[in-house]
Amino acid sequence: LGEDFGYDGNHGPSHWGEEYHACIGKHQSPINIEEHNVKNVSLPPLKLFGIDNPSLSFVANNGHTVMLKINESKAAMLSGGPLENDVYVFEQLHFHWGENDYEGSEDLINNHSFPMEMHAVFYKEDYKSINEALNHPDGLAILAYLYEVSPNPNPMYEPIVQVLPEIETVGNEKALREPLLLGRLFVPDTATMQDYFTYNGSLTTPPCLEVAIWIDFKDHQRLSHEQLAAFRDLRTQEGNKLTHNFRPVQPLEDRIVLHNIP
Ligand code: SG4
Ligand code: ZN
Repeated sequence: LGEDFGYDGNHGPSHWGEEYHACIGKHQSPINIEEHNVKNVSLPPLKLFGIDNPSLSFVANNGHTVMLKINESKAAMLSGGPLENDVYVFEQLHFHWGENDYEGSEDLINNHSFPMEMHAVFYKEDYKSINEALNHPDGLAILAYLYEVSPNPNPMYEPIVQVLPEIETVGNEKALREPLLLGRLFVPDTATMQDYFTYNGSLTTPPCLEVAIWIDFKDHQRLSHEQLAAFRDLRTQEGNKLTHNFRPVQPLEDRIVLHNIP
């Protein structure tokens, strides 16, 4: 997968297409979602399974983000909504952020950016592995969560935030001290879970493959300034601070963004 890329200068997003041709494709992510330009629909319920079982998990710094994985396979599954009866298996989740509290999200809503965005990546069970899923246009389903700044720390994220200082260096990984309930990081209640935008797009990093069904929840989660700031101390491969890791928005082209009305 893409390794030799960054967010600045010669390796920055405007150069990704030179080495990774899919990055100049017509169905790229992220996008700016204009609420006056979406198609309202009523899809079957989106369902998450297995997220209330505590699982051993670890976080890793891969130089581009901090990624959380669950030790056991098939810890959580996703189905319904735009995925219809297809089942998608949880692979990992990771974060995108900015150098201050006014930017950092990848998708924008009405041109508004948020200080952080979390992506929970699922691959289609039929394809057996994430690597095989990357060869198919319906290979991945990615849940996107946007964050706002709050005065108080969000206790659900403390287990992750607390170990960030131990994975500042690329390649480091660290087990979370307690078993994790994925459901605590995901949408807290099942009602707001049905209020989302969905569209077809790509990985937001090289190789930018156009293989993802994006599901962006309208509801926002909250993190304190201190929790956000802890992510900016992680280091890149070159040893610089990973102060920002969001790709700018890409043209919508001929795509239609759906808004599911709960
Ligand atoms: C991050 O760099 C993740 O670490 C990558 O995961 C991920 O690639 C990449 O972002 C793109 O994902 O949801 N932002 S995104 O479109 O999930 C994949 C790994 O390198 C394939 C495992
Ligand atoms: Zn991502």
